[in-house]
Amino acid sequence: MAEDTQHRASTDPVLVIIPTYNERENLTPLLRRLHTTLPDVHVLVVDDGSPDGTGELADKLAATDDRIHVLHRTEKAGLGAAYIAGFRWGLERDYATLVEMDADGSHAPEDLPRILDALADSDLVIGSRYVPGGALVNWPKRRELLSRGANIYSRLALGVPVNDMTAGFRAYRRAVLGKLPLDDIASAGYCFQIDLTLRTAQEGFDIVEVPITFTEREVGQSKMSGSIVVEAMLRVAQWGAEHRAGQLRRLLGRFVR
Ligand SMILES: Nc1nc2c(ncn2[C@@H]2O[C@H](COP(=O)(O)OP(=O)(O)OP(=O)(O)O)[C@@H](O)[C@H]2O)c(=O)[nH]1
Ligand SMILES: [Mg+2]
Repeated sequence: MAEDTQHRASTDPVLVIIPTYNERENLTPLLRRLHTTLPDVHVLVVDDGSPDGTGELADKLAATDDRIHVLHRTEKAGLGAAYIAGFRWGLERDYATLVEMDADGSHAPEDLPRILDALADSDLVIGSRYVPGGALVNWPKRRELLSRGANIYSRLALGVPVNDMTAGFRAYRRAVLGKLPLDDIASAGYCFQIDLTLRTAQEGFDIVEVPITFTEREVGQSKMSGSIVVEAMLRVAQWGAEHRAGQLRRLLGRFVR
């Protein structure tokens, strides 16, 4: 674990950041499940002006529950930008742990206590589909192959020993996010998750994966698109080339010296 950080205590304040775009039907049951599992955690819904009224619903829920907060953004600007705004909001307050979680029910709140427990000995805990004990429920084979392929490609290109780099259910200690240059992170789609994993590893922070069960959304529409896949492939190829060039420079440096 990095030296400037301390172990997480079970009483440390936790903020669960949930980006939403058209998740009206999913939000209420998800928050109910979350607070049944972990009554003390705070939630920040980051809504990008969902036309279906998710933002208004979140406001209604927040009005009667001090644990629920809402950040409204004017237009759909991608998962990455929503999380960056959410991280900033959390870092301006005294949350010790910042959690990422999808609104569509794919991430089970019941898995979160194990994720938070693992943060006692690490700096970033990734809820992983691709470690022993991890599972996929009802995910179309096509999506699974895309996800597994993206993870193998990323691991080989970047040399980061993480099996599920695109995972979006994770807990960061605030020291990690405080250190990363949030202004420089431009990744919009799920390559945002790869980007943050790579930067966290490069800063020398400890990353641990714990198995989760990932369940295909039952309600609402996926925002996955071809442009999100292309963005990830191009960016990972670029980071991979930089990573290999750095290795080569270090190797040549040894001979030149
Ligand atoms: N605020 C905000 N949230 C978004 C945006 N795009 C996706 N989300 C949310 O991010 C989470 C993940 O999006 P999903 O559509 O489930 O994408 P996915 O999980 O990669 O794809 P599926 O596996 O098909 O569900 C959900 O809570 C979405 O509502 C966005 O542009 N802005
Ligand atoms: Mg989803």
